[in-house]
Amino acid sequence: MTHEAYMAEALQLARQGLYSTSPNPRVGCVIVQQDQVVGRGWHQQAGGPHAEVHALRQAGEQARGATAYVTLEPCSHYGRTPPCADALIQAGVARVVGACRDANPQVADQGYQRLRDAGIEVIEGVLQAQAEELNHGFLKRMRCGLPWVRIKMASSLDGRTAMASGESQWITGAAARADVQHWRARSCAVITGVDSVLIDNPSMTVRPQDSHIEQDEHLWRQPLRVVVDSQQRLALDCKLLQQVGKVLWASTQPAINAHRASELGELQQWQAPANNGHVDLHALLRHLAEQGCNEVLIESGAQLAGAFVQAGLVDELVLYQAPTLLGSQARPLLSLPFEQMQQQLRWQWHDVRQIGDDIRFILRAPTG
Ligand code: AOF
Ligand code: ZN
Repeated sequence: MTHEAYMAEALQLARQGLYSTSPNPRVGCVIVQQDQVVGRGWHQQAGGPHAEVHALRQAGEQARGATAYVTLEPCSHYGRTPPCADALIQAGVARVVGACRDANPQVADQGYQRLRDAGIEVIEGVLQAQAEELNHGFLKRMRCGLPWVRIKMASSLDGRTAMASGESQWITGAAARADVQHWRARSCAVITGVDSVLIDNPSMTVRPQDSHIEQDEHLWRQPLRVVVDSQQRLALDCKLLQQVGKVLWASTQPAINAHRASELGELQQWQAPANNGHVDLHALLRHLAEQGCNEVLIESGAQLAGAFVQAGLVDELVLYQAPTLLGSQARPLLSLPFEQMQQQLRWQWHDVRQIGDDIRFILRAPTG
């Protein structure tokens, strides 16, 4: 088997951590001795052993002289766990094949260097693009102090998301709505605007039973739900606050007093810097990155989603389009007050497929 084939297996293992490793990256490791896989591991949860440690435990003595395939540069620092580079050295591994570098400044390059210094052969960059894709949130947070930002939208064929009254159930079908649950589940935070909460009264939680997400129960974690509410109009009896899981209430106003706050359970309040009277969205994203958010999902109305896009803060659009016409009175996808052709924002196709009766488009932000 080739390096690519073993690395593909390590990536497949890493993907098992899609919904559970944050704030850590998703990482997989395969240990190969004389063309036999003798150890497999993946990182499950922050605080738990890294992928390499699981794989080395399984390989035992057979790790001596073996090749380790790792989807991320092995760590070289003492975090919640000791350095994987040291564990690989101690196990007597002869060669390490890596997919992508760790952008964590505590690790960057030092993991590979440590291995080379110990006389281990290191081959880098095998299936690098796939490995970076799996951790684009973690890598962006490490490089820029911002999470990967994805907007999910559902529209009609004519680009409408709701009737003028706000009525929107349902435009897309059950399969597309179940697919949305996957994006929520892999996100560290789901952001919405207060208007969506007041109109739709959503719970914004992940419902694994609705979405066929396979995940060990002990690894389940709900994303942080974030409400952008500059003027504190949130109704405290909304469904969002009745569900288990944390809610962050971002407003430009001072936190409400402790007496009322005590009614609010897991609600955290955050007073955001203001930008023209609104929550500064860049500051909000920085704040979320500081809390360890790698990927965030925006599920909001046209105003807030448009503001994120206009501020150049969005990396990816996930758009479900249903084969139905809602007419010109209905609400548009994004509120973008453009007047000239030169203002247009042209995105790049990333993936297009049919989900049930709807089409799902994934687009990436224009680069440069
Ligand atoms: C690896 N293998 O499986 C993971 C790595 O706090 P800790 O000890 O869990 O360390 C977290 C950091 O370690 C994380 O920010 C990233 O740089 C690296 N994650 N490294 O070699 C793994 N999960
Ligand atoms: Zn490690």
